[in-house]
Amino acid sequence: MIRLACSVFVVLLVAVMGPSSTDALTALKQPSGRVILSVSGEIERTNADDRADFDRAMLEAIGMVELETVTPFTEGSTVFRGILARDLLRYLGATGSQVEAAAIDLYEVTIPIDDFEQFDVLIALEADGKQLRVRDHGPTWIIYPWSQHEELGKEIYSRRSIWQMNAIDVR
Ligand SMILES: Nc1nc2c(c(=O)[nH]1)N[C@H]1C(S)=C(S)[C@@H](COP(=O)(O)O)O[C@H]1N2
Ligand SMILES: [Mo]
Repeated sequence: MIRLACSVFVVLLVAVMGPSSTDALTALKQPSGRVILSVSGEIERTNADDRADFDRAMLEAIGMVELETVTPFTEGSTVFRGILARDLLRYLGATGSQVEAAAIDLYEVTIPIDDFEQFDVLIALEADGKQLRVRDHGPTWIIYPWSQHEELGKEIYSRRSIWQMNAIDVR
């Protein structure tokens, strides 16, 4: 009887709270295209064993923004499009203080999540209107707003600007 009452209570609670308040706990949909980025670690939402796999469309759905900036690696100014790193982490209910980002070439770098709050750091998917392929630093590339903040000229930010990124582990 008590168990029944508990079940009824939980059902009622879910019904009353509705889908919006449970959004953060709902599972992500499965990717239908090629997986270009996997996020693991301290996240609330997953669609695979302890990780969130994203195809391009799923990343784009988080909200594409534009950032025009110079970079230490390119000539002149480039118009990048992608999602804000902080938006991805918020979308997944991430709780850590840093991310370990990894690339196809096995390069790895630790980035404090504070960078993403302080600056509009982009997980770039496009440059000058074209999708980033692996041969042009894709599928994803961490881009800092160098043109907007002089202090980003420090070498540490070049090191954190990982290209060919395909995995993020939240710690
Ligand atoms: N995928 C990937 N991203 C990377 C690197 C790398 O080797 N692989 N090198 C990093 C480092 S240490 C720096 S300083 C900058 C610039 O590298 P570059 O001097 O080889 O252009 O890119 C960063 N991003
Ligand atoms: Mo470097």
